[in-house]
Amino acid sequence: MELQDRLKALKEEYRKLIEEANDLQILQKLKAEIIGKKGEITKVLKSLKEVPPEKRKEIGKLANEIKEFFEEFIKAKEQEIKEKLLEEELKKSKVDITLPPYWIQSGTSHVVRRTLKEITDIFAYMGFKIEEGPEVEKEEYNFDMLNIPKDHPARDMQDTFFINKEGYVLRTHTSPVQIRAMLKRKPPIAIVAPGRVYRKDADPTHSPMFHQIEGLFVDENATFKHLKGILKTFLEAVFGKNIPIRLRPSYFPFTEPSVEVDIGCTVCKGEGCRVCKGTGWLEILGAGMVDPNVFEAVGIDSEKYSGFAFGLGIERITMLKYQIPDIRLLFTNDLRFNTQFTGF
Ligand code: 2NL
Repeated sequence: MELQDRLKALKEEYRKLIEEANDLQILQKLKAEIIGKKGEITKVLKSLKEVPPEKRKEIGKLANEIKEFFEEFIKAKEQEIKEKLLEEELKKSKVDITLPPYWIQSGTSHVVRRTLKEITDIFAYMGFKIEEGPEVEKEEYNFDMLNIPKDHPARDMQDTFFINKEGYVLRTHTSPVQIRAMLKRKPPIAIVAPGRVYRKDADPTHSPMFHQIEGLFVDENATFKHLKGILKTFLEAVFGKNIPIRLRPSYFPFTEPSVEVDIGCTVCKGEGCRVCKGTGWLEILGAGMVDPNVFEAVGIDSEKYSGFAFGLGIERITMLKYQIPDIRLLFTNDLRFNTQFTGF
């Protein structure tokens, strides 16, 4: 066969083979066979010197054209195969958007913490600074300096959690935080102390751990009128502008005089119901003017300074706000209960 015809036949044969190739290894093999170092076309180009001179140019030209053709053709084919493989890979790993999603349960703050924050924010808005302290507290700060004597029933084993460290208790109120504040700095003082407190108590309205916020204001000429103004502003912010407020005389060891503050029952509007036990009033907080004995204990001159303080239970406010019948619902951590306040 003429060399030219052989070249043309080779071209046709390999064009077909390459056309049909559907994987990269086969393509590489065919490439080597046709234009590789020992490939058919290469062999022809290498043996051109044996071709008669008058035909050399023509054959050389044809062989080079075929070589260039295959270089291009193989490159295109390689691209085509790669694209097809990618396509198949993508098809296999395709995301099925019809699958139902899985729900990531995200956490939220507990309703007690929300109420605590709401109340703290109101006092912060009025200029009170937030003060915190330890839950394991010196008996001295929790009781003695608050004018609660050694024989006071609140100090009984029955009511207080003692720990195996002499002179320390789980704080029964956040008052020791304010004692620490008064020991630390000079008046004027305007602080609120929110946090966990502990008492040996467990029934539908008492939990051994609960939350309190207490407030303390100390300055020259602080009066009972100022206390009333602060409490009125606070109660109206929580329960609305038209909430009825009543003060009753009371007793706390650390305040003199002392009062208990009631609001008109939010459930029956004062008519009398189960929640207010027929009285039309709900007890919300305790307050009073700081007892001079407390000032003396922390080294504040009670002749120069006066002050008022107040305290309230967060769980009680939360239960009234949402009409929760049993305090234990707040600490069972049943999601069917917890999620009712946030929706998730
Ligand atoms: C209540 C009543 C009250 C205070 C807390 C207080 C703190 C200092 C000095 C004087 Cl350092 N008083 N705190 C005063 C009156 C009442 O709490 O029923 N809490 C749930």
